[in-house]
Amino acid sequence: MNAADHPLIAPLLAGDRRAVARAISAIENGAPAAETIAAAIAPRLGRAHVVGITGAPGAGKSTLIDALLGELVRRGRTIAVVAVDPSSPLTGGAVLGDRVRMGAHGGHERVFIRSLASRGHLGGVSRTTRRVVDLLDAAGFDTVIVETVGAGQSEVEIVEIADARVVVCPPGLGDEVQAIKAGILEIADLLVVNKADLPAAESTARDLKEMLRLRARPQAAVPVLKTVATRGEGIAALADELQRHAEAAGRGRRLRQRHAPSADETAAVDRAIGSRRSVRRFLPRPVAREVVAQILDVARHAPSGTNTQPWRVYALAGDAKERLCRAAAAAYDRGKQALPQPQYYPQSWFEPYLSRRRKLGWDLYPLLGIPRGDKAAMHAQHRRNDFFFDAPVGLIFTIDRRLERGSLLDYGMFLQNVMLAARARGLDTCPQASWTDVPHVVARELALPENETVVCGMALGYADPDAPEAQLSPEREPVAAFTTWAGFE
Ligand SMILES: Nc1nc2c(ncn2[C@@H]2O[C@H](COP(=O)(O)OP(=O)(O)OP(=O)(O)O)[C@@H](O)[C@H]2O)c(=O)[nH]1
Ligand SMILES: Cc1cc2nc3c(=O)[nH]c(=O)nc-3n(C[C@H](O)[C@H](O)[C@H](O)COP(=O)(O)O)c2cc1C
Ligand SMILES: [Mg+2]
Repeated sequence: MNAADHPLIAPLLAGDRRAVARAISAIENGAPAAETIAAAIAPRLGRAHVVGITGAPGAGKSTLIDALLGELVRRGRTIAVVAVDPSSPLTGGAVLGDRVRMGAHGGHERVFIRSLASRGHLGGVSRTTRRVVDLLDAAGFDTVIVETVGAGQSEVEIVEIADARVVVCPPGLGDEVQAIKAGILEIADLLVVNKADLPAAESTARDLKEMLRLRARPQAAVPVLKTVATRGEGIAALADELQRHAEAAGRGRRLRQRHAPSADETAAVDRAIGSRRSVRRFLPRPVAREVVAQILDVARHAPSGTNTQPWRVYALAGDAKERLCRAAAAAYDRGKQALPQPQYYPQSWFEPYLSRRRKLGWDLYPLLGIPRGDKAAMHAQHRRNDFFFDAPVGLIFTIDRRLERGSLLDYGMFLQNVMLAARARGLDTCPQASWTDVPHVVARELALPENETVVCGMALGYADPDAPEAQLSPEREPVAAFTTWAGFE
């Protein structure tokens, strides 16, 4: 069944309370429907403003939320509240429900309150919370408030759950203020000193401001508000501040955080791209079929115009590879038998491409000890293409010859994916247009269907680090040489 066709989805998206409640239960129980729901609502997220309210036990979070509910209802909003108590061993819907003292507005038609009895399900508290929040977002609530106890959830999880993170601090904690996890301050968008009717509130607010001043992220001004939740004081200011934050940070901030790559991930992708080079000498170490399969499995995520996916791969090792190599080398030795074949290169060269192409040869051949003009040695080197440079795996890529130029563009993205996925596994490659010189040999040896033609080949294996040509590092033009900029600050 298509995810969107699940009977809960339509009423859920329409904000039907019973559908919402049932969907939450499915998530809490880890029911299979939870996956279906998550998939169906994924495109509908990012409309609600999700406010995470965290802080020490007893700080007054629930009382504050109750007061805030009153204020937001007066402002015409629809609000859902999710209360999470991961630590309580008593946690059971009803018991926790009683604990949440938000009775005053719980019955209002524009308010929906739910306590999460989330213990031990796959993925843990934060995953359940995240999914329930997404659901309430998709169900059309303007504001979703999440109450979490500061301890027990990592800052990262709160960041992925809420768009605005409010940390509630009770006054008079003295040393305990210092004990607020530094990480909590790092992620806070708003600090609230609740119980401002108590004498120590003023000094606590001062301490917090000082801590904020000293921390690592001074550029983002974090307001420190004082509230008396029990009397509703400072609540309008809190609602204003949240509104300001929603406008400044934009909705769906939590979704962007979720997808934001870590520095490690960025470095890993950049490293795979930056370390790829054409390797022309490999170690005899074999590559398991499983690894090749993984590489192709990643590579198939390449985009293609109207999702045509024009690629077809022949993965060769052992005898199968040897047979093709010997046949290709024999054909090379007999001289080219050029058949009508899409041209990879132009018939005659011109600048600036001619110089770049020449330079590659001039740089490569000396490394291999081939003197300039030694045609025989150059041919011998070129012939190594036919043996995939002795790589343990040879890949031949073909395409339906009726496809047009655009499909070759798609194909290039697929090929690059193969090369990067190989890098990510410590493997190296050399893309090879040389195989288009012997399309008839490839067609015969691989029994290609009539409509298939060779795009290129690729050597795949573990690079020989001691190869003299490993020192080759073909230069690239700087960005400025090929980019025209316009409209930037
Ligand atoms: N004096 C004073 N007491 C308050 C204020 N806000 C809340 N309280 C009291 O503080 C106690 C704890 O309030 P809760 O709202 O349950 O605190 P909480 O942070 O939700 O607590 P947990 O969910 O157990 O972590 C209650 O007795 C409240 O009445 C306030 O502004 N001033
Ligand atoms: C589609 C394609 C075909 C290529 N064909 C060959 C080839 O047949 N033989 C070869 O030694 N190198 C071949 N190369 C490698 C290029 O020479 C190489 O990418 C270029 O010099 C830049 O060097 P680098 O890949 O090490 O960064 C090919 C590259 C591409 C993208
Ligand atoms: Mg509470």
